[in-house]
Amino acid sequence: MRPHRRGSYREGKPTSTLTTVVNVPLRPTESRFAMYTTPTERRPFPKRLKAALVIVGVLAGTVALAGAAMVVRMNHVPADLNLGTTRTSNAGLFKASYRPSVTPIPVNRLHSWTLHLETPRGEPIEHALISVDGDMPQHGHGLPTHPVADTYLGHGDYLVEGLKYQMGGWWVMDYKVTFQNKTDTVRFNLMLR
Ligand SMILES: [Cu+2]
Repeated sequence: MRPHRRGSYREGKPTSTLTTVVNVPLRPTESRFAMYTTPTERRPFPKRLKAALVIVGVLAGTVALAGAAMVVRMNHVPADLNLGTTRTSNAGLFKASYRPSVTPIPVNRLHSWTLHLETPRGEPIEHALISVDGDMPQHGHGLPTHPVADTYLGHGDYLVEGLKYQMGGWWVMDYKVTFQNKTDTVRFNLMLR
């Protein structure tokens, strides 16, 4: 868009550069539109319309940039992704590890995990309350199922049932664990093929 120069516009007198653009001889492909060009359309753009066009342009640019940023973010897998099956919880209250019932972790197949929880000193965490959530950060969707982890197997082991990943790629599994009146979360990253 051409920047508007102050003082270059005078009411009724076509002095702006836009007039020059309109008066450029039409190329053959444009000639069929020539009949719609009436003298009134050759006047320079009113100031308000110009300002409105500038605002629309800036808004469109902002939207385009935001969209591009979203595409970059959604296609971005962190290079230092920790794919470990043993992780310390976010606040350091416990250590968690898991063992899938099927290896490698399958796509489009219902299976279960055994989740093991222990204190930082290695004592099993018994009868914790656990909620499960799975997500694909790049795609903005979760699991097709609602897995549960409400079966305690003993020795700090819990059965996670109803896990199903509907596609390969980067998944995150979040476990929210409440025990001894404390709550902490742990995240596992999976890269499924
Ligand atoms: Cu996905």
